[in-house]
Amino acid sequence: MIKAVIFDLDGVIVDTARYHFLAWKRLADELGIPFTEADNERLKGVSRMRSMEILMEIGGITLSAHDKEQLANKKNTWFVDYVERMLPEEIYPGVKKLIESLRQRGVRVALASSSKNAKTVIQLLHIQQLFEVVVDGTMIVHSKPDPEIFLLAANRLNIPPADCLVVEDAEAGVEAAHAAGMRCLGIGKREQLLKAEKVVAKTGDFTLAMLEEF
Ligand code: B16
Ligand code: MG
Repeated sequence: MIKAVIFDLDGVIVDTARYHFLAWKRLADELGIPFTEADNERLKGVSRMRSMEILMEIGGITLSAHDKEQLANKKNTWFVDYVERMLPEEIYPGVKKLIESLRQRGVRVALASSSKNAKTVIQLLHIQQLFEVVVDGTMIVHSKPDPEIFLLAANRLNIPPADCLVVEDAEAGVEAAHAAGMRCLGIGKREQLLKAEKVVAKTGDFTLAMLEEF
């Protein structure tokens, strides 16, 4: 029985995954690194510094710790710029209704994002009150695919991991859910989320009836 649903943020609640891509692409262009949307799949769900390292791997370059930090900060400034122009209407269709109906049914709901900007994003969207628990990149040491963020969410909800369902758009997030002993609903394309128990194209396609399938 699923007693709690833990939602990822970027790419699940709102398309901030697009803004992460645009900001990394801008940095890649500046560094002369070819960087495609397919490459970007590797960056989804992982921390900012890990993303920077993956970008360096793709470009075959090495940088000092100082330069790495500066460039990752630059990417973040661009990301925050895009995000600050976001409107509350950008929340994915059906998401608010879905969360409200889960809660009406007595299912507990949390948000677990690797992003250090998660609080800003949910404030801009005016959706803080939708979640009983919010955990983000500022509260953890190890980012997805490590299970830390999901275990923290379950702990704050006081629900055993085995009774939690994670909703994720990133491969690293699916791995983190499984490492936490949780089941996972993937959002997006099956070929990018091979390990998820079930995949739907959009978060709004997730129905309460599907809870029985987990
Ligand atoms: P920041 P999520 C993740 O958020 C993003 O998917 C990932 O692309 C990003 O690198 C990470 O947050 C860190 O974000 O640079 O804002 O701290 O998908 O776990 O909600
Ligand atoms: Mg995500």
